[in-house]
Amino acid sequence: MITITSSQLRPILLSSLLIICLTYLYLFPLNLSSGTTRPVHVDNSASSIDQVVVAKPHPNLPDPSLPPAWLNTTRANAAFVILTRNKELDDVRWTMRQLEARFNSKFNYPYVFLNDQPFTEEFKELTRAMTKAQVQYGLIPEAHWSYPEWIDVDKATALREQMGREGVIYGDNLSYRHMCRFESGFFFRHPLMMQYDYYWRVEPSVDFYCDIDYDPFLYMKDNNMKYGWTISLFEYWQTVRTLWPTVKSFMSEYPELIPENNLIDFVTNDGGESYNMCHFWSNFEIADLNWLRGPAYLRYFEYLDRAGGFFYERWGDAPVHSIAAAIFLNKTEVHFFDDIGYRHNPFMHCPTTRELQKKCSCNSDENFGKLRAKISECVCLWSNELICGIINRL
Ligand SMILES: Nc1nc2c(ncn2[C@@H]2O[C@H](COP(=O)(O)OP(=O)(O)OP(=O)(O)O)[C@@H](O)[C@H]2O)c(=O)[nH]1
Ligand SMILES: *[C@@H]1O[C@H](CO)[C@@H](O)[C@H](O)[C@H]1NC(C)=O
Ligand SMILES: *[C@@H]1O[C@H](CO)[C@@H](O)[C@H](O)[C@H]1NC(C)=O
Ligand SMILES: *[C@@H]1O[C@H](CO)[C@@H](O)[C@H](O)[C@H]1NC(C)=O
Ligand SMILES: [Mg+2]
Repeated sequence: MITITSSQLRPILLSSLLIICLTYLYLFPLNLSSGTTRPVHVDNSASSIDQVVVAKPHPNLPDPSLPPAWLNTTRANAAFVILTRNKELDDVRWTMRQLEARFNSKFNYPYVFLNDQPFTEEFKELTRAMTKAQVQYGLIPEAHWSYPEWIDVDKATALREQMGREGVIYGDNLSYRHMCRFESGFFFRHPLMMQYDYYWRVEPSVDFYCDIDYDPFLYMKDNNMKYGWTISLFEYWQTVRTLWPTVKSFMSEYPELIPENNLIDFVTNDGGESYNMCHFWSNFEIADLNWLRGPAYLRYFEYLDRAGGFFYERWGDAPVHSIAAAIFLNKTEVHFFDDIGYRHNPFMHCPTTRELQKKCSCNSDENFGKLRAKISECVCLWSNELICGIINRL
């Protein structure tokens, strides 16, 4: 007969407890990263004792027992907007093919093409053939694609040539500057865009890798969001030397336009002293046109335009939109579309959670955010908090 003394009892009890725990974990694994559990939203407004935990499913992982979202005939008042040239026809068709396959053959949102030159019949016929949705073609008014009268053209030319000699990318390129100014201040008030409330900006030759089985426009609308993005990175500082000083004087002249709890820490690491070069990459955007057409943004654009940096420097629409989102909007109004696998050469955003990956054909090891985080580059991730700026600062 085996007798167990009281000193032997303790290790036996501990081992039994360990075995029970391991069995439990084996049967019910803690699924921390993603797997089958859905992201959980903790409502912090409730007291810590009766904290309400509401499971909030990811919009692109809808309950499979419900009918698919596109069968609901409610649509947002929205359109794709593509600024492009006739010679980019093949690249446009390449991108439309993916957009239609992944999303729009189900949802049928219209397209608006804009150009500073008239579109050719060939361009129209061959883009129209890519979709069942309505397609419109617009010419950009001269005033939206030329020097405003307060610009000193000789000074602009000299500074542009100098930037070219310094080797700045697109440094000596005038059409690029018209493009950046147009995307900063005019596309949203083109006559063809006036009828819409939301836009999705698309560029020729970008890729879309994932099935989008819900309506991102309605998602923005239903959640009162105003700006959505997929990739964020650093701007070349040579192109925006005086942008932040200009924004600072704008903010001090119009304090009433700047809300308290804004996202300014996305674009500054020193409480507003300087710009950290972070921006949302604006070749992809899903955003609210009425926000851009509203008084705050228009005042802001006008102020920047008067300062001349679109021509004397090379201010990009990406930092211009991003700084606007940061100073005018709060965290709940800016959305990271982590589920939209997207590539604009040379960077890609690819979803990294397993369930989202199943809808995609990209390699999530090449996800931009993941690669950048490793080398402490500028990256913005959206987890519980907006983690932004320079990763090693945090
Ligand atoms: N109509 C028209 N569209 C332009 C012009 N320049 C650029 N675009 C469009 O504006 C968008 C941005 O131009 P891109 O040349 O792609 O500039 P980028 O994305 O900063 O740089 P890349 O790395 O070259 O793609 C694209 O949709 C272009 O098709 C132009 O002179 N006329
Ligand atoms: C259809 O979508 C709209 C907008 O999101 C929503 O308000 C409505 O409840 C949906 N209808 C059905 C039947 O689910
Ligand atoms: C100027 O920029 C445009 C993009 O806006 C680009 O397509 C074109 O090749 C550039 N031109 C030069 C001379 O670099
Ligand atoms: C963000 O701004 C919106 C619109 O002004 C407001 O309704 C909302 O309460 C704000 N949210 C936070 C967390 O400040
Ligand atoms: Mg591009």
